[in-house]
This record gives sequence, C-alpha cells and structure tokens, in this order.
Amino acid sequence: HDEEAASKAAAINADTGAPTIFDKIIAKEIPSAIVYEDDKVLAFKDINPQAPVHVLVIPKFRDGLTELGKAEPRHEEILGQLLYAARIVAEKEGILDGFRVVINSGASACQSVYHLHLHVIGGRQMNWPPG
Ligand code: IU
Repeated sequence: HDEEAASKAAAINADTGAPTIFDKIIAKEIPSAIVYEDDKVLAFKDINPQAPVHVLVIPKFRDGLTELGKAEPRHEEILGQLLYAARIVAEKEGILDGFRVVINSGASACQSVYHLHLHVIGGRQMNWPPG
C-alpha cells in the first residue's frame, strides 16, 4: 500500500512551465501513434489507455498554455480548435455515438503533463461520476 501511495503521489506534479515530453512528440523526436494532425493541433494515442479508445489532443504551440486554468483571451481560438479536433478524432475512431472529453487542470485534478491536452476517451460504457 505504501508503494501504491508513493507512485500515486509521484504522479501528481506541479506546473513548472518547463518543456514537456509532448514537445518531443510534436517534434517527432519521440514516436507516437498519430490519429490526426494539422498545422495547429496534434492528436495521438495515449501510451496508458484508460479505454479502448484514448487519444490526446494537444496544441502544437503551447504559448504559455500549460494548463486550462492558465488560459487567457488570446487562447480562445486554439481552445476551439482543440475541441473541434476532439470531435474529428471521435469520428475517425468510430465513437461519435458516445465519447468523453476530459481536461485535467492542475495537481488537484491529477494533471501530470503540463502542456494542455484533451483526453478523448470511449469505446466502452463510460461511468459517472468520474473518480
Ligand atoms: P494528465 O491529464 O496530465 O494526467 O494526462 C497525461 C497523459 O499523458 C496520461 O494519460 C499519460 O498516459 C499520457 N502520456 C503519454 O501518452 N505519453 C507520454 O509519454 C507520457 C504521458 I510521460
């Protein structure tokens, strides 16, 4: 139990503003299974999927957008593009009939990578409330 608690605690990070592994995924220095890409947005399969479909949608240029809680008016356009990209991903993955989009913002929400990302999750019955 101590080990489990320790690994859970280790997963709860704070935002330092530092570059993240997602920058390397965007630069294709680290391979990922890309589901959708355009000039602003990249969507790729989560390495630790929580459902049959689990795709992350991220902005290619972070511009201070480490977490949703730090969004500013200049981010409105990219926020809309990310949400629409989530819909494109859901269609490509064949889950348009039912899917969930989640953004964890900040340590209390268990955000672990401080580069804004939307989780697109589906392919099974989702439950509510979330944990
Ligand atoms: P979170 O909302 O910050 O907790 O989500 C981060 C997600 O990034 C999480 O689901 C990880 O499995 C996922 N991920 C990844 O897909 N590839 C990586 O190299 C790393 C994390 I680090």
